[in-house]
Amino acid sequence: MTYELYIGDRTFSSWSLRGWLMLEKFGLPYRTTMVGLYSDTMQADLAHLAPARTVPVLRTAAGHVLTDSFAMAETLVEENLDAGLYPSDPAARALARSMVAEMHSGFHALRDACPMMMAFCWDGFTASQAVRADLARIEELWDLARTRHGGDGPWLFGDYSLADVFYAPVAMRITAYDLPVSSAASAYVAAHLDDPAIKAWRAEGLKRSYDPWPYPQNLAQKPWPGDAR
Ligand SMILES: N[C@@H](CCC(=O)N[C@@H](CS)C(=O)NCC(=O)O)C(=O)O
Repeated sequence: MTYELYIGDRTFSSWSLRGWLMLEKFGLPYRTTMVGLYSDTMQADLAHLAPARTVPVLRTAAGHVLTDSFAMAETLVEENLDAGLYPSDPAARALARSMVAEMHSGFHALRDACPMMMAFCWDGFTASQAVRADLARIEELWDLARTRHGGDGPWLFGDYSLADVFYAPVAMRITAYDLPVSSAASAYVAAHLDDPAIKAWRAEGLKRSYDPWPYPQNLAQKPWPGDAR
């Protein structure tokens, strides 16, 4: 049984990254198809997956189409009960699910001001009060998960879970905009940066060029952590 995953981009599309991680990180079988998010062909490319309008899109082996990352996650959990997408402990699972849902529906100031970007880092970005408030809430959630359920593992609930999938693009935003966070949050961001899946996704994304650059900032650039200067 193979899932068909449709994504739009690797460097900028945070929801595509989530869709991919929820398959890749749990060893689920999938094939990836790229649609034209930045080439004006996306709606035509998705036409056979109606009612899909955005990426990611998932088609299951049974041919069911999921048009939203949250719906994809729920379906993957239901179809892969032993894959460990959520923590097995009910209290941990309740918090993980809540954190996934809060990410999916919130943090608009951070998302609007700091579009995900995995090519290089911006130098001198100033976070607004609203962005700082989103970061404070995210740190509160990360601390709670790590303190209650993190154990010795690097991830929010010890082992990698859907909560990490949904916050991976936040870690990329903290990196790309050099956002002010605590040392505990920085350690969690570093775990994502060291993740072989994130490295592979980013390397694939770097093969593509953009003209115009989708989300320009009037700022200087500096290297992504680990890249040669
Ligand atoms: N709620 C959707 C959001 C998906 C989304 O907004 N994807 C962006 C790319 S990251 C997109 O397809 N944008 C194109 C558009 O809105 O026309 C989900 O969770 O999957």
